[in-house]
Amino acid sequence: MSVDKGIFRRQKASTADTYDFHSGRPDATPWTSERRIDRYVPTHCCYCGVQCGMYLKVAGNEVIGVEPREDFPVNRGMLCPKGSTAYQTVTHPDRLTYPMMRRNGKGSPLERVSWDEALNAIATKFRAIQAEHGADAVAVYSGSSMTNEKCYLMGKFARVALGTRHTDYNGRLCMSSATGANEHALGIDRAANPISDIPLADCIFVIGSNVGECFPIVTSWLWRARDRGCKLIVADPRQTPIARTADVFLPLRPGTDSILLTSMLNVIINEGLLDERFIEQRTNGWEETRAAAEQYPPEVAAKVCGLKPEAIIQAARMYGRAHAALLFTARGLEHQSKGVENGLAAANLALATGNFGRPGAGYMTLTGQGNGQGGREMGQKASQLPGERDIERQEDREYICSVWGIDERDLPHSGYPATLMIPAMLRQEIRACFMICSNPMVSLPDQHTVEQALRGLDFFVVTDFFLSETAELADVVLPGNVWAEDEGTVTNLEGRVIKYNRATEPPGEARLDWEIVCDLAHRLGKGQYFNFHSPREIFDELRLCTKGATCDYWGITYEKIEAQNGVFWPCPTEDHPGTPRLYEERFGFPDGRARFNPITYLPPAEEPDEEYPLVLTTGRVIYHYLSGNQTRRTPFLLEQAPYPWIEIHEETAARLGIADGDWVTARTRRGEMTVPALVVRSIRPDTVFIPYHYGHTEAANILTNPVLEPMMKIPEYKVCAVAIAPATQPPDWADKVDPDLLAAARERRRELPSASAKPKPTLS
Ligand SMILES: Nc1nc2c(c(=O)[nH]1)N[C@H]1C(S)=C(S)[C@@H](COP(=O)(O)OP(=O)(O)OC[C@H]3O[C@@H](n4cnc5c(=O)[nH]c(N)nc54)[C@H](O)[C@@H]3O)O[C@H]1N2
Ligand SMILES: Nc1nc2c(c(=O)[nH]1)N[C@H]1C(S)=C(S)[C@@H](COP(=O)(O)OP(=O)(O)OC[C@H]3O[C@@H](n4cnc5c(=O)[nH]c(N)nc54)[C@H](O)[C@@H]3O)O[C@H]1N2
Ligand code: SF4
Ligand SMILES: [Mo]
Repeated sequence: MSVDKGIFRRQKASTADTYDFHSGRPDATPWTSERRIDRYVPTHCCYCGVQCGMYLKVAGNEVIGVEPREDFPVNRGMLCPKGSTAYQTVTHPDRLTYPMMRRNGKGSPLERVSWDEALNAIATKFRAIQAEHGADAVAVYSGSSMTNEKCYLMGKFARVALGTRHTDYNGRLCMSSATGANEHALGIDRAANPISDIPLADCIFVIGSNVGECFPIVTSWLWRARDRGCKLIVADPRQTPIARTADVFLPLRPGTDSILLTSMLNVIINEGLLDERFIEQRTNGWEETRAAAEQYPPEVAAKVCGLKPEAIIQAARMYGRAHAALLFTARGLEHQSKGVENGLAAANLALATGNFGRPGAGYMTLTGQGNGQGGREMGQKASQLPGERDIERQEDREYICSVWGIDERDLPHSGYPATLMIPAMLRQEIRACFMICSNPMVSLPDQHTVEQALRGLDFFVVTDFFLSETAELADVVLPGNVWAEDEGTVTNLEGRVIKYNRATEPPGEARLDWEIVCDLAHRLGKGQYFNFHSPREIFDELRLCTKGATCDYWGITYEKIEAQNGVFWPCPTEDHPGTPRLYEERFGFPDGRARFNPITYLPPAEEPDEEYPLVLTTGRVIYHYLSGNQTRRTPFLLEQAPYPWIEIHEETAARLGIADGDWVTARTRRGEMTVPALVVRSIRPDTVFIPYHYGHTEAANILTNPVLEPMMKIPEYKVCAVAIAPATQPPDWADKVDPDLLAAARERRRELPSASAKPKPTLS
């Protein structure tokens, strides 16, 4: 086991006490202090799944700055704009510092209350609702920006403290298609390769990910591969920053991923580029998949995808001829009602060409949230127990109950996924909700319906550190902690388990999330199951829960994480080094063989028609994170992207009489919103894009289609039919925004390669 002492050397050798990233700012904000740094706390970024290593700079008890860590092998001294400003949320003046409650019921204001009053009220109310309407009338809705310890605790809290079957989390909106595909094709729900495999590939195919804006530090790994001559194929309806540099760019119509991938397989079959030996020795089900792929020659797929057949052939040859190819997918392909099938089609391609289990060869979904990987293993999901165990499997139930010390008959069965909680709330089947680490008033599709559901709850509790759009609707708001105030583990997009370290204390009366939850469990009369005194104790219990499971954390300890700079699961024993690359010998099924899955292309749920003639797709920009509740409070990030916009191709804009910067109203079957136009050449003329990081009347999810993928229940955020027209009046938020700031931000946005790029004419 190699011990990396970098962390400690770096801490001692630092001469950077007076250096500050933001000292160039003219205004002396509390974050640009020249104060002496007392401590450098090694930790990781709280935002995306890359989990870059950083030091928090602490003066006294206050986090006043950040430095990237050179010793963490994933980011090696780099941070993106979100990472380098994340520390500013810690001491932000908007932090919630005391509990609040609507003392006189719905309609009364949120008032400051004591912890005792708030927690006792919650316990009393939950118990009363459960007594009248049954245990399942209370739901838990949690999130994957939390540590493994907290994600684990939420599942246990739901099942043991509340005894409800309804517990789920925001990963449902994020990772669930990928999970479905991974479990069906490969048997393990984790990236096949460590990031360090990227420079070992000679072809990389990115489908449905804006890597440059969403995983900025991964881009540097792509450059390293490119420097060694690696080919790059990108499929995205928008010419994103990495697409601009691709050898083959496939600007496909949204919602057509599976036919594109299956057609590439068709070419690979017909040109003799299969890895027959791999197929024979390591997979099942090839013949059906081959037969299905015969249905989709490039000429057929090209029409559906809105591409040229030659482009599909070129991409297939490039991928098929590579010695080691990596295939990356993300939400572009997964946020669809056919998301699982799309993922299976991607896995088929990688399996047919033998791209697994070797350096630089693999298939991975780019996991989104900071703990998007760990969060989907810890038992906060509707049908899951810790260690990705199945809540309907007797053996799994008995094992977890033996660890928890409860009778198996008292363990609830599976409940509703997050997206089905909304209709259950409307039906008044779910009447109360304990929410932590989610902001569905920005993130769920069809916002008008979501608002109706949440407002209709008898009792709604939200734990957050900033008053989110969702917390605004709560009956009780509990002030929790930010990542820098607690310790605990997180599993990054590679499957590497790392650790956050505590740099400071929560402000005012705010408390640690896990303490709040354990305290509430005590008040619900279940304290004996929640006698935790530290995250370490929670971690030790969750390790035991995962012992022998696919995602085995049993051999991972806080010390080992520190010594090795992270440990990849599975790690079955304390002397096991962890498993960076999966599938070297076996896939995750009992027979060790992967599964092909035949694909029949089906279109998205809503196709353009006369009334709604364009396709709307939604997603991210580099400056904001998810619902924006953190990044919209960060001055630099807000300044760069203060409001949403609609990206429209210049031909489409000209046809509709829309000029750059004009207010445009977008209308779908769910609702309408007005945003300024960003006229570009980098999007398909039949498609428009709106970033989704904003709330209230700025929320793109007013428009999106709540239709779900049938197996995993993820919404189709990436495709719906839309009509756009010049607005008759600006939106209600227009005059809140400084026009100079708007203009400046638009200019900056236009300068980004993705906004100004002209798609390569031969391929569009
Ligand atoms: N800056 C930033 N980074 C983030 C996040 C953030 O909010 N902001 N969030 C993190 C999280 S939780 C996640 S899940 C990831 C998401 O990371 P990504 O999936 O990379 O991001 P998205 O913007 O959701 O979508 C990616 C791309 O899909 C394209 N797309 C749209 N429709 C289709 C389609 O039908 N097919 C294909 N092939 N592509 C399509 C869009 O044009 C977009 O460029 O990012 C993580 N990193
Ligand atoms: N239209 C459209 N909608 C989408 C998407 C899209 O591409 N298009 N993407 C979807 C995806 S991939 C995702 S992941 C979801 C995300 O959707 P959400 O989960 O709703 O978004 P977040 O902003 O992460 O919400 C987390 C909330 O919890 C708080 N929080 C963060 N960390 C902690 C913590 O440790 N403790 C506590 N107590 N609170 C915390 C934050 O302040 C924030 O208010 O959005 C989905 N929605
Ligand atoms: S790439 Fe992701 S983890 Fe790294 S600094 Fe940016 S947001 Fe944070
Ligand atoms: Mo996500």
